[in-house]
Amino acid sequence: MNIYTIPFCPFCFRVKLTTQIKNISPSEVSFHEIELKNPPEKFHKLNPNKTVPTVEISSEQGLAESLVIMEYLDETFASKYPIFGENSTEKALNKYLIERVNNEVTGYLMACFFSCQSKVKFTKALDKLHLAYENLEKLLPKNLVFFGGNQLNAVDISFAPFYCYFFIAQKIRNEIFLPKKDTKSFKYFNALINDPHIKKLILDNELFNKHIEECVSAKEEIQKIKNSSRALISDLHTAVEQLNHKLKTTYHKNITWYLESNTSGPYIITHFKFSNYHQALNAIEYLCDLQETSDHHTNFRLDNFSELAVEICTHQPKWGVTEMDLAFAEVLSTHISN
Ligand SMILES: N[C@@H](CCC(=O)N[C@@H](CS)C(=O)NCC(=O)O)C(=O)O
Repeated sequence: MNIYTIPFCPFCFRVKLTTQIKNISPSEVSFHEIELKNPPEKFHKLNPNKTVPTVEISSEQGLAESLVIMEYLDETFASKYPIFGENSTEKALNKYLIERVNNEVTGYLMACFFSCQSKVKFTKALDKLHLAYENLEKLLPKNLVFFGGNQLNAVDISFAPFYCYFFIAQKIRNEIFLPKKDTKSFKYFNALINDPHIKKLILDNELFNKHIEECVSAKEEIQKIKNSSRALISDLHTAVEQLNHKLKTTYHKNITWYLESNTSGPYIITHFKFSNYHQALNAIEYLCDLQETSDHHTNFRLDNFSELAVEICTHQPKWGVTEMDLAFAEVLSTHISN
């Protein structure tokens, strides 16, 4: 049996873990890592939705959806350790638990993971993280290591890859907290990261760790704003000209910043124009988020519901325009289109 996957995909890890835990050999099931942007020709036929994992059932027929594939493998290799359970009740209850863990636990963990690049969203996700642990505490069985007892079952397998994402992320972003040490959830998480299959397949993979680190570390452009100098720029005309030139030639953006001043001193200003109110609000949302994430704040004004004026300058210790202001203007301009 051939299964198409990509590296680091949590849904593919579910299927790979299934074959390991059921002890299915590579001669029985072989995995083929593909590039989603440039998949083999027959992949389109097998799965018109072009998602992985996908099983090649025949040259014309594919089977997608990780949970469906896990069940298919469990039944095809029924003589090996049954991950969904021994009878119809166990199987149904485990599928029910997979749904509940997915909705009541995994969602909250992944919200933290995916919002790492936005301070506003990350703060909201962290506020709800305790719900994941409270829910998991209620769902976990008493006095057992895993949902599957002493061995991983389908519930553990479907959750574990997402926990691995979260586990590496919380090692890097220390705002992400774990459950209290004396809880079942804490013990469960420890058991997952120490499981030899999970270690071998996911956590010991240096490339996986590097991938997660890249996902959750502050983006280069945000670092650039934060690390820019706060010293006032003396030749502002040239600096603003250079910024506008870069926006046009490097980023192909039709955005011009102007140098103006008021009684306190100089500032730079541009006007973003939108065709509707919805676009304008999205731009404001991005601007506010960029301010919080980069810890650098600007003035802005929404005129006529379709034009956003943004003024950037530094007030402390002296009024003026700094490298940090220009770096902020550059990032803002590359994300908001006129
Ligand atoms: N519900 C699917 C989700 C699979 C999925 O979203 N896989 C991602 C890779 S992590 C994918 O194929 N993305 C390609 C795309 O959406 O175009 C499952 O459980 O298998």
